[in-house]
Amino acid sequence: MIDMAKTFSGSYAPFAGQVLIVASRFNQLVVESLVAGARDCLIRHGIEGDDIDLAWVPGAAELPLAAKASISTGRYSAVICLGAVIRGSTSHYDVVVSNMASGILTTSLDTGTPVIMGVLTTDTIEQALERAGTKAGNKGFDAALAALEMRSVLDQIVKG
Ligand code: INI
Repeated sequence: MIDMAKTFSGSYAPFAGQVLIVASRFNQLVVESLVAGARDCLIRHGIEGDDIDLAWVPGAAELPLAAKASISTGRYSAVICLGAVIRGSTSHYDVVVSNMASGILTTSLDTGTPVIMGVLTTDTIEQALERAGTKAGNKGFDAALAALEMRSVLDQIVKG
């Protein structure tokens, strides 16, 4: 073990307050599986179903605004953004991905609240399906784990 004055390390323990899943309807078939994976993860780790809200937005580009508006209510301890941007079906893939990713990052930094990017960015629908509960795990589940860990480590750091 490395010797430090203090070490903060997040757990997956349930946190106080509510969590919002913001999901994009574009490629909804895939995104619904991500939502189910995220909810499953939160419930398995002790978050009450009544504390998990869900908001649908049109596409991945709209995720940051919904995340920011939800945090400004003061109700949410963490926000999980879920979506699927698939290169095969869009010519402006790079623009959508870069706006979405920088918007989520900025929202997280501006608000001091964990805003987790659980958005698949793939070349094909097959690759997206593989990461949404088939061959290659479920990115929604992974995003919810990251939300639990970040809320926990931020709470520890703030407490000192
Ligand atoms: N939005 C997605 O979430 N996934 C996509 O694959 C996608 N494609 O293919 O274009 C997509 N576009 C819509 C975009 O997110 C916005 O909703 C739209 O540009 C309106 O602002």
